[in-house]
Amino acid sequence: MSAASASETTKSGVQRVDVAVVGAGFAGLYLLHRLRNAGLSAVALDAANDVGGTWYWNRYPGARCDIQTTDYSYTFDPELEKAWAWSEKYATQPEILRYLDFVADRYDLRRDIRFGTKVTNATWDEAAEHWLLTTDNGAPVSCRHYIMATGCLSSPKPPEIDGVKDFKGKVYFTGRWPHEGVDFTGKPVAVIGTGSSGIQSIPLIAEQAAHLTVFQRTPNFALPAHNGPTPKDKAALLQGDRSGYREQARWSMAGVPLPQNTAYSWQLSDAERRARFEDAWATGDLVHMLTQLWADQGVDVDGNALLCELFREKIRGAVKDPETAATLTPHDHPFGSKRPCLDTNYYATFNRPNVTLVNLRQEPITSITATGIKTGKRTVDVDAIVFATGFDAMTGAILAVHPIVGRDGKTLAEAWANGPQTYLGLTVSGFPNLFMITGPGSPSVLSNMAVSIEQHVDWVVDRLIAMRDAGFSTIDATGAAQAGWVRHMADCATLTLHRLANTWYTGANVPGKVQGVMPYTGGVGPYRSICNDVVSRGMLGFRLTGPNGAAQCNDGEVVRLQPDVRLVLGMLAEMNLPPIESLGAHGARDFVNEFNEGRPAGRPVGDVVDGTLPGTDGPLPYRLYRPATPGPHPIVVYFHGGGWVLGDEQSDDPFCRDICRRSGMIVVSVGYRHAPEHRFPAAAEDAYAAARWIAAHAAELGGRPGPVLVAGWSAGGNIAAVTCQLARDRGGPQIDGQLLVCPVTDCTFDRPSYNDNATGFFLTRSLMFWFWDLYCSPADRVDPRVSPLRGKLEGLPPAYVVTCEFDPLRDEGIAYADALAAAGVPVQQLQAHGHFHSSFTMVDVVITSASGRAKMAEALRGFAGLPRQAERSDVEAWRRQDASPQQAAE
Ligand code: NA7
Repeated sequence: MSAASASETTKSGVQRVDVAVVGAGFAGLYLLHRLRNAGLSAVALDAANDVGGTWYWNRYPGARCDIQTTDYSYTFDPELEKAWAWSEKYATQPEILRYLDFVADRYDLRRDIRFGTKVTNATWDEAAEHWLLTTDNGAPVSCRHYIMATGCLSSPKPPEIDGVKDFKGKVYFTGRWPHEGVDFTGKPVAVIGTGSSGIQSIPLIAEQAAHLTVFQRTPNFALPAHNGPTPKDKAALLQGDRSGYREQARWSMAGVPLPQNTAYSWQLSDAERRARFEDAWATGDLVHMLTQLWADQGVDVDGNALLCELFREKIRGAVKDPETAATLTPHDHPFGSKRPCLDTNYYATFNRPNVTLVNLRQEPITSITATGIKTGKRTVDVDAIVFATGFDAMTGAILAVHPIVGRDGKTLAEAWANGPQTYLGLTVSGFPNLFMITGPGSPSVLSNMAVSIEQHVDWVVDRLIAMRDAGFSTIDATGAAQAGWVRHMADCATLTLHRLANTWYTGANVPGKVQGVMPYTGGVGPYRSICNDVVSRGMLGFRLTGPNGAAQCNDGEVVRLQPDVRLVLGMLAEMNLPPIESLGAHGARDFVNEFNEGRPAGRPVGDVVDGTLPGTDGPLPYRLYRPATPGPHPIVVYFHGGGWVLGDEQSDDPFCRDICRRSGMIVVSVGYRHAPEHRFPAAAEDAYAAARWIAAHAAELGGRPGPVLVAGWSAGGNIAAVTCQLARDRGGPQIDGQLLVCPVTDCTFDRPSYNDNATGFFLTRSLMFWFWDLYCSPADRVDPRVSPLRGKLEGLPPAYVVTCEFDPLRDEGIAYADALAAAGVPVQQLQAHGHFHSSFTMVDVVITSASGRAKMAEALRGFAGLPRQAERSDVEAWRRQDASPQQAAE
């Protein structure tokens, strides 16, 4: 430990420190501790009169944490962990405040905190390389670094209801509760708002009040906390291996060590799903309920809807009056997309004779009068109104407190005019030496805050130490790095269902606020690894400067892959697999089979039929997927991937099921012959023969007679393209459209994508060379039956060509699409950014590819002359399946 340099006061009365921190809650306290140990002088400024942050202000009845307290604790000092024991599974606000008090005392932190002090202005001084802060209480502060430890839910939202100031009774805000407490005994009381604060306080207020009227705008999902002592299994886990437990939390998705769920909803029976739900209900743990039921619950509207319905049953079971139960039952958002709550007796409270629920969706508040609250249908006279109406979350505390003026006089409010833009949720380009702890763009509120706060504080303080050691005095994110992060955030947002709900996560709870998913949705562990990557790649995306012109800038975007592609590639890299081509054809086939056995099973379709059809040289197996809808359906003849060497009619099973379900068509996946046993042109000729036979037997197969469509992935895309050329030249069958996904189209290997993506993205350049060598002699390679780009392209069926950014085959796919277009063939292209060769066939693994597969299905429907489906956006899908009878009538 090194001694901290002391803060000093200049002659002009300015307090000079290395680092100024705003906030003395969980984040601010740990920051002070770490900064001091790093030998940096620091001051924390807080408007409150003591430590605690959020827990200082939120003193309403029933206020508790809703992450289990053993997880919601500091972990940086094992001695601290030994010195403190929580009394309950979910500690009350007073106990949490006592804990923070204990921490402040233990590390003697108060001497560096200025309480009762708000920052009124913060301006970056470019020449001095300092931030200058003015305050409403005492000396201004000059600091090299300025850190916002302001919390995500600390700026209460104004009531937004006319007439509050006319009300003659008492007004309380849950986020600014009187320290002396409030006695509601014998009084008529109103609570407005049914988020966590409302749901925690309503049962206790109801016990005191003469009558409680709850004004609810949006019903929420609330799970019983089953509070009590720390559960034995959790305590045992922690005691068995405390540091291992903490480390697992740091690398988990939500900051709580729970396993990744691998069972998908459609693999479980109704009884199994119900059993898992009941188990989660009995566990009384939000993170468990949010992550442990089935793998698709948080990423797929169908998987989520199953959970919602089980939840609604519980509400109906708990609330006696059916109308009240219906009003309390959420129908407008997927479970987890809005912050669900933990409760104690919440639903049962509405069975009390002294509690009334008012549905603001049916009778909005028109005004607050001197005596109470008026809606379109009633007047409720009360002595007290409790506003549990929430916060201007994530950005509110940072923006509203004071103007922050960065380089060139630009304020943070201006920089964020279109919503918060950050690099890593930690920094903002143009605001040097400014850091945010758990800012927008970091996992923050979607995680166990204690874990995320420690990670941020450690990352920031470690950077300050490294800068000092290297002689740098400023750090600023580059515009390119920040833009890359904004894009990565958007990519991540498509992974989850948060975008489908109007919530404080998206800014929708504050009138006029720019909307977008503000927290990072890619998970705590992946986020931690990205922050580490930034450092190991030479402070990627940061410009560092120091005295005498010292400068360093390693510009770039830290994540260019889709988030789930990054995870898949990371897992594959960890497996340290030998190159597939080193396994020999048989070994490689075994590997592919084994690999496929471990993937999520494809989703149910109406019917799956296996059969054989005549190829050019003997029977070929096929697998037919029929939609559950009444036929006859158009037919898609599908060719699997595998470099003409690997795979079979079942190897792209999840993808075929997905095409079938989304397009509403029969998919016939053909098992064509493979190299090296059957070299060129066996695969192409089999494919053509299969297409001809299937077209001729469409009715027998239960399909719509007439033209067929063809589709294929990778080498399958190659033979699909070739089949179209052969069908044109050999008098049929008639093919009305071709879907080519990452197709091989040419034998030239010098296009940039072959070099840019030669290794590291699963399909490697050397694997492609091996495939080519096994399938085709060099002399044959220019034949259009294997290099369709070299064939005649006029008169081919319309095409939908999909290419992936990180695929060696990207450029030849684009070249084929461009050449088709030049030859007058109608072509649509999907150039998928951040994806790799297998993205679209790894159904339910690479979730971010789902929208691309929806577009492919739409293209197929267009080729077949089927009416275009109103694009099944997730939002529409959600609304359709989940419309409550009440909403449906609206
Ligand atoms: P929340 O979760 O934002 O809840 C606020 C509640 O107040 C919510 O039900 C709102 O309805 C309702 N609200 C907000 N404004 C109004 C107006 N103008 N009229 C009627 N109702 C309104 O805040 P909490 O303090 O409960 O919890 C914040 C977080 O703290 C929580 O998620 C945990 O992370 C801990 P809406 O849903 O917007 O329709």
